[in-house]
Amino acid sequence: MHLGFGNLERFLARHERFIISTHESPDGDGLGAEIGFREILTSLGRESVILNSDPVPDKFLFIDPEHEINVYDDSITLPHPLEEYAVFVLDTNDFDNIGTIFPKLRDRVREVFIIDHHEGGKDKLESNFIKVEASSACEIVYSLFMYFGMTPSPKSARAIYAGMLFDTGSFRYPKTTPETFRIAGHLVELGADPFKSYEHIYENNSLASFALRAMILSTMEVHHDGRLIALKLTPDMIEKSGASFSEGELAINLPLIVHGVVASVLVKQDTSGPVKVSMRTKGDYDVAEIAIANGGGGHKNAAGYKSTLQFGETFHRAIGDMDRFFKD
Ligand SMILES: [Mn+2]
Repeated sequence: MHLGFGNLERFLARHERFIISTHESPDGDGLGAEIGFREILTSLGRESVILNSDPVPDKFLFIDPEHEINVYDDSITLPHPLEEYAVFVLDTNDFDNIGTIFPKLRDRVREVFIIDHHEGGKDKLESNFIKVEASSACEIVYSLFMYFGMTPSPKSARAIYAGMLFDTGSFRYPKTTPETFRIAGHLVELGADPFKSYEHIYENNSLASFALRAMILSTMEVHHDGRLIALKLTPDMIEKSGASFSEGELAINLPLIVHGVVASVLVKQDTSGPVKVSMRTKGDYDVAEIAIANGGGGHKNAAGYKSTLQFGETFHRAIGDMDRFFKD
């Protein structure tokens, strides 16, 4: 049995009231895990409040039908007295990654417990619940339902399923295991709807974002005999289309649907702020290296960085940085 279960039991024995939070710019996994985990705490007779720094993106609103997720701004009062609350941090192993509420909570709450599946929390394994093999934080939350002998409600089944769907890229990323499918199957039995979940998350884009996508695709440059595609997202396109920058950023994944393409680059800039570079690859092409060398970070097949150069120069260099993969 994972040592996280015992760690969690001991943490629950030390505290009575809880704040549940997730990383800034929350995604389906962090949000789904919050809803599911809060149900566990409620079933255990514990008081808890979900408190995030950033709003729930529209496509994930269906995860929270009862509006349990609170978003911090200066108009809402923090749980009182804060000194009586302990914090659960879900889907990140870094407490200070929870965004603008972090400095409000840091020195006042009793203790923090992490439930997460990301790499890089080695020093926290002994006292939290960190399982890097898990497909998602939601998969860990599901295992907690089973541990406590509880059955997820339809609401929690939908939330946990949505998080797993999102974090596995629709059940295809490397951490998708037979266990992931067994859990997903159970969640569907309990009320999760595969078709509707997909529709909410992936078929819910604005018309403006579709126009923006067309603009981005029209910038396409093909390099290295069709193995690399490079795209641009400019502030001008955001203004013309009326879509948001984050909607445009999703275009980085599009080139990889083309047969033979193993790498994509998107050079992008919001209406304010720096020029940024995103890179995606398939197979044994490590773009994390490139990102780190440029002051950024990420994973082997998905990484990025902020540029200090102008847009055109950044685009030129970003393509040049990929040359190392195509020497033959
Ligand atoms: Mn996650």
